[in-house]
Amino acid sequence: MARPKTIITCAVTGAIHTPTMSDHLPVTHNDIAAQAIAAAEAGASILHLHTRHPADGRPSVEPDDYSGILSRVKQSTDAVLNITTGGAPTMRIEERIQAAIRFSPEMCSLNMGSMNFAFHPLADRYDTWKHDWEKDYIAGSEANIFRNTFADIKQAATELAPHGIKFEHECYDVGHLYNLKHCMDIGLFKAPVFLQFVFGVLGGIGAEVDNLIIMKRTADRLFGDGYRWSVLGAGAAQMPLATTASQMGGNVRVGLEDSLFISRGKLAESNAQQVTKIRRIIEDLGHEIATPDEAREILDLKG
Ligand code: KMH
Ligand code: ZN
Repeated sequence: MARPKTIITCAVTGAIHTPTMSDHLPVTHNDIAAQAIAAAEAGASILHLHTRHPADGRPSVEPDDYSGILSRVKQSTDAVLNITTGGAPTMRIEERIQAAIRFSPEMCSLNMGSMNFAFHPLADRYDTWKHDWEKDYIAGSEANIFRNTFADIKQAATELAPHGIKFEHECYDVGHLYNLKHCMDIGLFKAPVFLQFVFGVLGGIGAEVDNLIIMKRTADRLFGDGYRWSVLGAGAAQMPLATTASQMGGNVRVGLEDSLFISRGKLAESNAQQVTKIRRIIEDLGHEIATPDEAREILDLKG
């Protein structure tokens, strides 16, 4: 049987990294759109999009802060658009699903459990990390719970159901796979589901290959052949885990939402640079990447 092609998702800006951390993080609507388009041209077939307040680059989930970005990206690429419903850990589910309701994209993310959520240990892995984490981020992230209760998940699933959107189910730990299985059992989601295994967020499962094996085996047991999967490694784990996942038959997610770096101690100059790097690795190792239309078919999107 021919090996399925590898889908590259690019998560362009997110809500975690701040403009002080890298000059290359896109925070204006113009830059988010331009970097998304360049990432698609480099080989990303799915664009996972957050937006930000035009005034200062703070995370936003306002539909009006998406519209210019979405129309520009749609004009210039045929990439699959995937809008976050995670938003930022401080936001309520009602706000977080508004943009998906308004724009009815082919995909959106859906986070599969409540958790502590912090990125800061990743700083230890980079010798040249100079930012003031206490000021920028740690204090805030340690105080917050990323709330995704069963009631929140049910609300998102129910309100978005009429749109036929395929979810990128963000699973940060083994328990989140069981949460998803439960939600499927009560009829909230139908197979085939698309799982994003997330590694290396403090509060979730660590970024070790053993853990990837455990997530994959658990998903096999719970979902049989009724799922597709992808891997996201936060920070330093991004490229190593994406490489491993692609060799195991999985799909990959890169982008500045998940890591600001291109290699040890070196900031990525763009999202496209990360896409180009993982694409080169995947192709050098003998696999093919999926076009947007192939991704639509593999993931059974509404198109
Ligand atoms: N920030 C990532 C670790 C979402 O947007 O729904 C997970 C994420 C969440 O992309
Ligand atoms: Zn996201």
